Formats: sequence, structure tokens, C-alpha cells
Amino acid sequence: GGAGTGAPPAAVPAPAPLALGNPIVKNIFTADPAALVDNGRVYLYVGKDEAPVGGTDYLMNEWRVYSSCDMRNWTDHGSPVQYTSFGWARRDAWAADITKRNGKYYFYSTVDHKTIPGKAIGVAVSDSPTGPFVDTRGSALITNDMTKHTDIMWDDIDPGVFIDDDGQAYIYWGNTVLKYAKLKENMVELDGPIETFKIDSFTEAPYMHKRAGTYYLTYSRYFPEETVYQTGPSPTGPWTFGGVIMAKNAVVKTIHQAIVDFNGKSYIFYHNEKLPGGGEFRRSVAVEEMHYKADGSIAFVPQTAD
Ligand code: FUB
Repeated sequence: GGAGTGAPPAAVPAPAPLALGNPIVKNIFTADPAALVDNGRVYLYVGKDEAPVGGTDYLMNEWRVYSSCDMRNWTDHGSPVQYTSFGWARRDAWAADITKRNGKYYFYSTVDHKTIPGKAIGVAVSDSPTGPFVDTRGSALITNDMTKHTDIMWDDIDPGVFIDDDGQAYIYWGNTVLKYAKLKENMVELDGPIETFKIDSFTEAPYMHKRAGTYYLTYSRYFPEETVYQTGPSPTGPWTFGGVIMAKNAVVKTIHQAIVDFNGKSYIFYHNEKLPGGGEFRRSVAVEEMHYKADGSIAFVPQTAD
């Protein structure tokens, strides 16, 4: 925090919502946004929801990437990576995250493993934010630990990757139990043991960002999910509950956020059911401006329809 003047924080007037053109992608169903700001553009990575009307499970084979210079007009760059990019995966292009280090782009993603029961997390590398991404390590970065869990098959999902100012990288992931580990500078190997945070009501989709020296751990809680956050003085806590950022959707039980700063504003991506024909397994990604109050807390974000 800054030097205190004794004056209370200024009240932040509720800003008029910007027309951001939600949902962002209108010709296919999309879910699980990840975002990266690079060279003056924001890149948005999504999973493609292909379940038919009345489908009873996710049908997800590939990720797609879009970019924008203004958060309103988006360029479609196609599919930079599919679950088949991971030779050890058998299906399910579930949630992913993206980061850049030393000029290379690292795409972390959830897939279903061919031989180790349950979900696993892989990492694929590219020289370009629009891919193609290649699984240079040729094996999963994180798999279900069968010595500890023989019954939880989706606890290794939803990677969130964060590189701190001192260069140390972290990966956060999990369902029900929030796990994390350090990453080596090469970004494709864990550096040390897998640890856990004890977070009440944690469901999934952990995401780390840092602002003015404070670490913000955002994630989904409950089911149907709402987006909430904790703050801490380090990337490993200790954590203090901050509040609800976004309320649960009307229909879709998942919500999966990603948060970036772009051209001096903060934005939160998420998904809902609002593209016509949408539903639980036919989601659509949207974006809203996100505001910090003077004390660093995050103001509640209403969803906009357009
Ligand atoms: O899209 C499949 C799964 O649903 C994701 O991995 C979760 O975050 C939830 O959105």
C-alpha cells in the first residue's frame, strides 16, 4: 500500500459498461478462455465446444486462437493446437493457459491421458502466439497420482501459469483440491514438489495475477460456479478471501475466468450460454471490463449481453 493520508478511499462511480460485442465468437461455441497480451494485441485462446443440441457431456477436440487490437474487433487465427498434438492424450481439449518466456509461447492444457487414468496437463511450445504449438517434451507435465488417488479422475485440470517479477514461474491447477508447483526456467518441467492450498469451496479454474505488489488468486467456487478471489503477499499465499467477482450463469454451471490488463484497462474473460443454441456443453466466451477499488479490492462485474 501507499503512504496513508488518513482520508478514506475515494468512492468509485459505477462505470457505464462498454459495448464489447459479447459473445466474442458468434459462429461456433467456445469455452474456457485464456488470454495473453503481446506486441500491442490481446490473444484469446478458447476450447471449441462441439457437443450437439441435447448432448450430455463435453465434446472438445481443439483449441482456437483469436486476436484483437481494441477488444472489440477479433481476428480468427484458426486452431493452433489440438488434443492430438499430445501423442499421449486420447481426447478432451479442456481448459488451457498461455504464457510467454524468452521469446517463446507456452500453452498449458488439460487433456485425457491414454494410459494413466484421468485428466493430465501437457505443455506445447511455439515461436508465435498463433501457433502451431508443439509438445516438445512428448509426455505429460502433470498426471493423476495413482498412488494417492485411484478415484479422483479429474483433479489434474485447469492449469493457470504465472511468472513472478523475480523470474520464478508457477503452475496452479486442480479440481476440488487446488495444487501448485514451481516450473523450471525451461517452462516444460516442474521444479520441486507439488503442494496444495487449503481453500474452502474451491471448485476449479485457478488463475494468478499480480497488481501493485498484491497477488490475486481467482478461481471458481461452488457448483454452479461463481468467480471469486483471494489476495496474498506472495504467489503462495497466505490467502485472504476478497469477494465475488462474477455471479453464476443462468444456465451453464461452469464460468472459467481469465484476467488481463490491456491498453490501460483490466478485463475479465469468462463463458456463459448466451450464444443462441447455447447450453451446458455449448458455451460462449465473453469479456467485461474489471475495476479495482482504491483499496485494491476487485469490484463485482456484471455480465453484459453485447
Ligand atoms: O471445459 C471443460 C471443463 O469445464 C474445464 O476444464 C473447466 O474449467 C470447466 O469449464
